[in-house]
Parts: sequence; structure tokens; C-alpha cells
Amino acid sequence: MAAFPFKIDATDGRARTGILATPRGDIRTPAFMPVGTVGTVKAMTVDQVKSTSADIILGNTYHLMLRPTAERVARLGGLHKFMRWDKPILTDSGGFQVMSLSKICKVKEEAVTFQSHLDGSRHVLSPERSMEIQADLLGSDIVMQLDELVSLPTTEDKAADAMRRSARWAQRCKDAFGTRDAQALFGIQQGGTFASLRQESADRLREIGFDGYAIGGLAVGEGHEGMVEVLDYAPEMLPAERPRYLMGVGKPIDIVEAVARGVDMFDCVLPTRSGRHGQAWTWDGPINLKNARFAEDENPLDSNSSVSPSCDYSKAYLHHLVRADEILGQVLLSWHNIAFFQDLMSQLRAAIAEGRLEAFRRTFADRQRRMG
Ligand code: PRF
Repeated sequence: MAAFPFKIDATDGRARTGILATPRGDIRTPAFMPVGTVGTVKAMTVDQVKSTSADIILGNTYHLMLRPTAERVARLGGLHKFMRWDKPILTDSGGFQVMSLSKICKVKEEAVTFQSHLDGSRHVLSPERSMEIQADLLGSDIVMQLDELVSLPTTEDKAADAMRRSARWAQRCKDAFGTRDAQALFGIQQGGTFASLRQESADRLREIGFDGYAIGGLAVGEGHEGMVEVLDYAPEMLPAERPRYLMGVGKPIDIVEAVARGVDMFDCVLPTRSGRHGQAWTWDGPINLKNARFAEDENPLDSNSSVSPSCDYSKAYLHHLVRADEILGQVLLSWHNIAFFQDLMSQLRAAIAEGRLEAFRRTFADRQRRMG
């Protein structure tokens, strides 16, 4: 029995909408998880995050193990209590962040050894230690296996080696995690842009058996077309009755294309990171509030949106805040962008439930392209 019941309420082509039920609350899918890397969705209070109707956020093993350390978070009652977020949290395993952020990183069969990007101190992360940090110390609701990935483009041999090591680590993670009622463990499919490797990866994960299945190793340099090509076959290799999660994706247009191909969950720093840099996502594509054309624009960011917290502020005011490098500009634009992404997911769920995803997708792509 899988830890969390996943009920698919409606399908439209390959897309699905449903509910992943966890003890800390329901996750409506397709779902977007705001990224709260170090125990905060940057520049937002948990109440602001909740106001956007996000059901779940993401935290990072790599960052939290270095600062304030997983042991300290555990002593303070776990990550939910520490950051005052009582809904579900998914934690990433650390593999991807170690490989992209740490100074020196050696991947061996037993574990990854790396030097902290903060102070150069040495650390070891094994599949077993990643499980201990996520499940026991942070108290995450959805735990990710430790995996190894390669940046693209790469050779088939290198992609195969990383995929097979990830599969062996998947088994070790499952053994260390055991079976739990109130926490779920997700496997991660790797295999680069090679269909046969993606299939082998999916088969090995399915054999081990997970509560959910992620698609990893994408959005790492292959471009939108390259990613969509893999998404034409990869999701369907994973069990249809469990949630599928595309890691670290993405732009609204990427999310729409992935949902149409059967993906249920997403996370990305894009809405918060771009918000801190003055970018706002709208139904007509992204706009940069720094641009002089907004200096005296009295219209709100998104007049159609009832959920946008910045609907009461003019673009002229946001332009001023961004130009003056005021903290409130970062707060309002992060908030607006997370609200926009949640609004997008809600509209996708409605479109699937009503069997009109294809029309939604076409209109959405047209409008995003107009300005983007
Ligand atoms: N693996 C893990 N985390 C990730 C990725 C991955 O492949 C990606 C790739 N887009 C983002 N975050 N563990």
C-alpha cells in the first residue's frame, strides 16, 4: 500500500487532475510547489504563501544540512514547526544541489563527498544519510531519493552510468526509509535524453516500488524542445496510478506542455527568483517592471486576476519600487508570481476536469508568445 492515496478525478488526453491526500492536507494536482530552499519561500511570509492557495512547498536537504544543520532543525521540532508551515513539505534529496552548488564534489558509489559553498567545510551525503535528514530530522512529508544526474548534452555512456547509480541508490533509499504511514518516498527517473535509458530507469524504480515517481535530469541544458521531446515518452513509462513529478520545471509554458503529457507536480525557483529581479509573470507573458514604459502606467499588473495580491498596486508604483531597489518590490513581485503560478495550476485543473485542455493550451501559448 502506498503511503498517500492518489485519486485521479478526471483525465483529458494524457493529462490528469486529482488529489494526493496527505495527513497534513490534500495536494490538488496538477500542483506547483513554491521553493522554500532554506526554510523560507524567499521574501514571503507563510501567510502570504498560503494566500496564493499553495498546497505544498519544497525544502532542500543540501542547504538545511549545512545551515542551520538538520540536527538543529530536529531539536527545534522539525521543519514545519521551525518555519511555521503546517501544510505538506517535499524535500529534495541533495544530490542535484551538491552537484550544482558545492565547491568540490566527488561522487562515489558509497556517497557524495563535497565542500560547502558557504565555508568550505567537508561533508558526506549517502542515500542513507539523505533519508535520515529528510524523514527523521527535518520531518518532510514527501522524501526524494538521492540521485545522480549529468548536465546535457552528454554521451549515452555517461547518462547510463548516472542512471544506474541512481537506481542502486533508489534501492538503498527504499531500504533505509522502510515503510511509513505518514511519509512518502518518491523515486527519480534519470537517463538524459535517451528513451531506452529512461525506460530502464522506470522499470527499475517500478520494481523497487515508490509512493510517487519524479522525472529528473531535465531542464539542465537541453532546451524547451529537447525537454518536450523527452516528455513525449518519459511520463508514460511511470506508473499511471501514482503521482508524477517533473523536478525543477519551469516556465509557465513548460508546465502547460508537461501537464498535457501526464505530469502532476512541479517546482521551480522561477516565480520567486524572477520576482526578486523585477520580472512579473502575466497571462500575456513575462514583463520587466524596470522598463521605462511602466514609469507612469497606472494599471494594475493583472486586471483579470482576483488572486493577485499586487492587483491594488499600479505598475508605476512597482516600477518605482524595483528602480529604487526597495524590499517591498521584491515581496510584491514574488507574491504576485507565486499567485500567478497557482492561478495557472487552478485553471489547468479546471480545463482538464472540463475536457478543454487542448483549447486552453493553444490560447495560453498564443498569449504567452505575444509579449514573451
Ligand atoms: N534530481 C534532483 N533534484 C532536482 C533535479 C534532479 O534531476 C532537477 C533537474 N531539473 C532539479 N532538481 N534530486
